[in-house]
Amino acid sequence: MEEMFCYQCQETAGCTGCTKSGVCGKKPDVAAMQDLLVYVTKGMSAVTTRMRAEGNTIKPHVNRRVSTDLFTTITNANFDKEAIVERIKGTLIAKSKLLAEVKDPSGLPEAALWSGEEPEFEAKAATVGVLATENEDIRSLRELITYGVKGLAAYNKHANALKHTNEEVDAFIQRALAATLDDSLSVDDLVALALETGKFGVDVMALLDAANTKTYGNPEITEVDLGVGDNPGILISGHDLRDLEMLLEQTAGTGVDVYTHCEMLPAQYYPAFKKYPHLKGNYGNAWWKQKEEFEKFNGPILMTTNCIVPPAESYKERMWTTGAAGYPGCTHISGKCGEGKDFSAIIEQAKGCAAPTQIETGKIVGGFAHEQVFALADAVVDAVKSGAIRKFVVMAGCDGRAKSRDYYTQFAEALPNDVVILTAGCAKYKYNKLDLGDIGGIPRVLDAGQCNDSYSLALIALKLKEIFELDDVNDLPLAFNIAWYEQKAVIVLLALLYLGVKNIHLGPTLPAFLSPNVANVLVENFGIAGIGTVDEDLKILIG
Ligand code: FSO
Ligand code: SF4
Repeated sequence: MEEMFCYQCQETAGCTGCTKSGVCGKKPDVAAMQDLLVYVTKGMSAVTTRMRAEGNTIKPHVNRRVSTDLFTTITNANFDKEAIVERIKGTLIAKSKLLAEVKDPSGLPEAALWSGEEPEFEAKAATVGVLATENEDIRSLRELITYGVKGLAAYNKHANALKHTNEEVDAFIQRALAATLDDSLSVDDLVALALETGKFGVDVMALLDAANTKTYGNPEITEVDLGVGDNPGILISGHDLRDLEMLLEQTAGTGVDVYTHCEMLPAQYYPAFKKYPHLKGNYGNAWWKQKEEFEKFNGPILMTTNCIVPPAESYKERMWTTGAAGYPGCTHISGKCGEGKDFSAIIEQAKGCAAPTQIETGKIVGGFAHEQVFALADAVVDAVKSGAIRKFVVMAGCDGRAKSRDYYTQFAEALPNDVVILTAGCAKYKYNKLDLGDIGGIPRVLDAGQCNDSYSLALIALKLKEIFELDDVNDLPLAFNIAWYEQKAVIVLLALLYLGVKNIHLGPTLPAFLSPNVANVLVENFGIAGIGTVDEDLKILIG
């Protein structure tokens, strides 16, 4: 009898599933509560979907609850069982109120009607996990949709925190979740829904892009310092720009500096964050190196989202969480999505800490989101026309601890000098500190930002297609060699498929949740492939 079953991320045990404990550090009791939280959130979504069909409007706090519930269950976002149990209870209460408003509850799935007290949660959780769906193709598609929708929900929550919402996105998230409970849907129905999830992936990334750029301006070319100063610092990680803004406001004039970590690095490309002189630089690398780097940082670390690595005791009391993130024993800063937060306790702790130990020096350059690249369009187009740039390769996505990911460093190093890398997400840390030079002043690594800023890369591709008067984005001198880790990468992938991008190479391994038949659908219709050796892939992708 398996104690848990989770195969939602790339690092799943044996490329099949984590059954005893998660490679990420998730324990069976937490996995069970996450399964139940997904189940009750799907149930509530079936209720709201019925209510919309009956002509009702769903209140914003209900929409926000659905997105936050899902974000809580994303890989390595929240390890705090108590916090997850509280979300289950809150969702059951919210759902029962909604259910009372449904005129015709006939045909609603069991998840929509189920309710229970905390002592019943464990037994219920054991019956509602991934393996509750027996048919492997239906299970595969249900999970593909669920994971894509988790990614959607994460981006939606970030947009919501900046007071940008889109009722169609919320309605879709809930309709798609409800559909994963519907036994009448066929494989074909679910394939169509997976592709529709990609459409809403584009929509939510557009929503978040608008939220970010309207609030903080358009990213611009920026040099970011990798060294450290003499003041104590707070390291902020994750993806939530609003949290960074509040932290910068509250640390101003306190003598405490702020450093970005991992996916927070691209915040430094936005004009609005440049006005804070105490935003010192970026510290460290991709999420999976945090154990040794957080140790050396010496000051508090604020995790605003995933990716959390279970902390060592030596720095656990310096690690804080907020939003959907959580870790038992680490203090959680409260404040609902869009509300103000009080970071004074973190700032007080920082004041008593030593300045960070320097682990790197130098600078890196980023900020190549859509408007900045459009501003350079003439130079880029000239370089393509003259042959100075032969090809672009999109190497967006995630980094991770698997040794096999060294492939991405080697691939970047082996690329001919006339190839430009377009990147977004933490995948960049595999090559953003290599000296790959430039082509006529255009850096050979163009970093658009966070994983959601893959949207910028799509806009850039569509702009090039327009400039070169092509009918098909696949006719551009553009290849895709994407690395994935968790569920936000799933929505980015589905969004690219929706935009018609073909022949994406996805690594370092294909998702365990794709059954052979579902994988075949992706191979046959979209030419999706895994990765091979660097030499083989250079021939295939660059020619
Ligand atoms: Fe990376 Fe983690 Fe941004 Fe993910 S830090 S792996 S795809 O959370 O979301 O790129
Ligand atoms: Fe395993 Fe990934 Fe699930 Fe963690 S999130 S339990 S590593 S499959």
